Parts: sequence; C-alpha cells; structure tokens
Amino acid sequence: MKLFYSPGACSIGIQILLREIGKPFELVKTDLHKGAQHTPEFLAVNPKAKVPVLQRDDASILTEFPAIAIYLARTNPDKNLLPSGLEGEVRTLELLDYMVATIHMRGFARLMRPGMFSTTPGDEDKIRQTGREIVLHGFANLQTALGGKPYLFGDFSIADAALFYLEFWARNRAQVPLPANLDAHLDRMLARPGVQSSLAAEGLA
Ligand SMILES: N[C@@H](CCC(=O)N[C@@H](CS)C(=O)NCC(=O)O)C(=O)O
Repeated sequence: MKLFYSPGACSIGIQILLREIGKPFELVKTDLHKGAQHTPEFLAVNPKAKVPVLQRDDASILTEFPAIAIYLARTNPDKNLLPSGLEGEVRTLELLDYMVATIHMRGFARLMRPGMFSTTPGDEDKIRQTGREIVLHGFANLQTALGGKPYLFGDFSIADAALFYLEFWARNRAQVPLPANLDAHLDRMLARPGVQSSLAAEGLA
C-alpha cells in the first residue's frame, strides 16, 4: 500500500494506523505548502486535491480519513482498531465524522487557513476567532467523550488516531489549550512507538 501524505497534515493519523497494523507500506510525500496537491500527477491520483490518499495493493485509490480508517480497521480485525458490533462501529464513526468534518474542517481550517474563507482584507482575525471558538467547543465535547478513559475506545482505536492530529495541531501549531484529559491523551499517544516513527518520518520528531 502507498500513503500520500503531507508533513504535519491530518494524513499523519492514517500513517499511525498503518504503523500500528505493522504491514509494509510506502510513503509518498505530497507537500501541501509547495502546492503538490495541484500538480497533474497528484490530481490523477486524487482529483479532490487532498491528503490522505491510500493506494491499496490492487492499485485502487481510497480517500477521506474516516473511510480509509474504517477500511484499515476492518481489513485488520486482529488489531482491534474498531469496536465490534453495530453500536461500537457507529459510535466510532460518529466521533470520527465530528472530529474531521467539524473540528478540523470548520474549526482548525479557519484558524490556520483563514484565507480560504474570505478574500476581503481584514477579515482574517474574525475568521480565526470563529475557528478558535469551534475548536474549543469541539474539544469540550471530546473531553466528555474521553472522560477518564485512556483512549476513546478500548486500548487504542481509529478514533484515537484522528484525535491525535487535532491535539497535535492544538499544542504545536495553533496554541489552543487542551482540556487536561486530552492533554494527557496526547502525551499517551506521543509515547506510542508508531506515533514516534510517524513523526520522525515526517521530519517532526
Ligand atoms: N475530508 C477530508 C479532509 C482532508 C483534508 O482536508 N486534508 C487537508 C490536509 S489536513 C488537505 O489535503 N488540504 C488540501 C489543501 O490544503 O490544499 C478527509 O477526511 O480526508
């Protein structure tokens, strides 16, 4: 399999899952800061111009974080990355969608890329503030979801990989304060060998 990623992007959550699974995979760097997502070569792979992209062993392409994460969990059931049963699966998907579609795409996107939301000069601060409020509200909800558990589900799950990249952005890129249990979750994630190797592979260790 091949993972198309950009250093420090949400694709690191998928890289972590691949390392937890432990099967060989190839990393293909697609540097968003250099506009690599808009090259004809990359658009031929993913016309949506986004990472993560997983190229599977049969060469087929899978995109969208929740879809890739569920595919990896379901094809590697021995790794227990997804709670079993309908209720466990939908609760995981519920959190994954909230983290990606709301906290990432509506919150962090405004906070870190305000220019995507308005072309009017002077709007940036207002957009960043809205993004910050969405992120803080999201973390308050995730704080409740995590509660006193070490991981969102079981001993580690696909939802924890998504939570990791949000927490990592909060601490290292956006300076958003994390509730205490999410702060501890981030430290717990940073201690996992697969997370350390993923950060190192992206030049972020
Ligand atoms: N809904 C997508 C979101 C993916 C996404 O927005 N990825 C960002 C990086 S974190 C991206 O590729 N952005 C393209 C750009 O900034 O031009 C998913 O779940 O995978």
